[in-house]
Amino acid sequence: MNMQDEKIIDTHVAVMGLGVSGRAAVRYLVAQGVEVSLSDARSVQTLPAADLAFLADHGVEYECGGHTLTFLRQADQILVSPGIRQDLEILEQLRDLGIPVLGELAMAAPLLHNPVVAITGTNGKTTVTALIGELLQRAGKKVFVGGNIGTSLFDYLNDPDDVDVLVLELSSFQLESPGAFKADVAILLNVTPDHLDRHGTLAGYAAAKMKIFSGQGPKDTAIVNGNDMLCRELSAGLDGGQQLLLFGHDSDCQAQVDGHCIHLQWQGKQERYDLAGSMLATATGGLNSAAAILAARTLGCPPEAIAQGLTAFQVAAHRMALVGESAGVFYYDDSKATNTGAVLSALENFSGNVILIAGGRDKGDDYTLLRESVGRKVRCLILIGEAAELIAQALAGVTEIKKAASMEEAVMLAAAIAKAGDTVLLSPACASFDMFENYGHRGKVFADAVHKVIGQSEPVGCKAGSV
Ligand code: UMA
Repeated sequence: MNMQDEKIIDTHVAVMGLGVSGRAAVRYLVAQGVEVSLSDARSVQTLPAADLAFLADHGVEYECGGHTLTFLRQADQILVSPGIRQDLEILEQLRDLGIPVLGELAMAAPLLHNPVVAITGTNGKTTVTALIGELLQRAGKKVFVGGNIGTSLFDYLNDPDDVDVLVLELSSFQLESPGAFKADVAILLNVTPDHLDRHGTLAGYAAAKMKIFSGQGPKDTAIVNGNDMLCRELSAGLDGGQQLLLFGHDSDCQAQVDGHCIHLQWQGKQERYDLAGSMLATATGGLNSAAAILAARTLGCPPEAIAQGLTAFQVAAHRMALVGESAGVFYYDDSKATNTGAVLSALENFSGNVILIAGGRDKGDDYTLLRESVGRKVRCLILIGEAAELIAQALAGVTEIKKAASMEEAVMLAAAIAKAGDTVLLSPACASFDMFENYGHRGKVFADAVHKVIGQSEPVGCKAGSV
């Protein structure tokens, strides 16, 4: 497969951003013989030496420390990394010059020749993506699992031959400009406020999410959360003639969640999947499993393989992971919860007596959405990071609020307050970048602080929050 032969791209592409996505794109385009240049906002000193060596070895010209029109206008096409805003002034200037500006999905779309399962939603999409990958593999399929989960689509294009199905986690950033992308099976898990600093409004964010269904037709399938009223409402407007399957608690859902069981209506028959004893046996785990089962059955996976995959599935780190226990106090790392929807979902797992550590870099979320749930379940709220004051104002009066200057101080405070039967939960509702490298780093600092405070050198294990 060759992009130039297929006339998908022009002869000179400027890639903006040299992160996970940009790095894979540069390598792919270079391998295809395309002239590539690279522009990154970071200073040259902060770009990895291996990347700089690759650029030099392959004659890739680059500019660092910012994006300039002089440099970028030399290209015939611009490829923008997902984290870069599409409304940057420089991108407007390039469009005005008639130079096409594409995201990675739009550029890669015409080259995706395998069936595609695409997953989006505010929360749970990484888990559902990994779970569908596991179920398909159990059924003997060769699967590429990638996208926002951490492996660029261009990595697939670098080695596409040994793949039967693509399972792609797609963020609202990636979906903003889908181009000719079309998923055979597209899943919308939920929509609650997130990334409003980029999309402006919930409607703008939801509109980006709905592009997961772009280009779908009567042979394709849309899988939608029937519990989420906004998702239901939005999916009622789907006009591609695609099959619509719902998951949730209501009786009209093809995959109906009842406690730890999923009842599936499939081709006139009933199937039952029991999650008891697995890491998916939680409130959110049930919904995630129901969505994954619908996708796996749509792609022809037999029930036995699905049941095995559900039992064996390991939930990834920093999603309601139990990291410590001392004197009847349980410590959970839910650092991946970077928006209010994820925090509400985490609190659903507890009946009360939670000491919640939250805060970080604000993404424009409306923290008042947490008032009711925090009021009912959180005994004390400990705030860290740039958004501490914003959250304190939004949640004033619903519970006791304290502030801490570091994660270590927050954990010490929490441990001092906690009594047997309490839960200390890190579920921040914010991005991590004000104090940490990423959410994984934040979770690790939390776990390290917990182990220090409770005098336990090793984590108690990593398991889902089935409490
Ligand atoms: N950069 C610029 N100009 C800018 C801004 C950034 O040049 O104006 C440069 C940075 O200096 C850096 C590079 O762009 O060198 C980073 O690009 P990026 O932010 O697109 O990040 P990548 O490392 O390429 O990772 C991206 C996704 N990141 C984002 O969408 C922010 C990863 O999702 C994804 O795993 C990866 O592509 C592969 O597809 C991460 C994420 O945080 C996990 N996603 C958000 C989320 O889940 O909430 C959407």
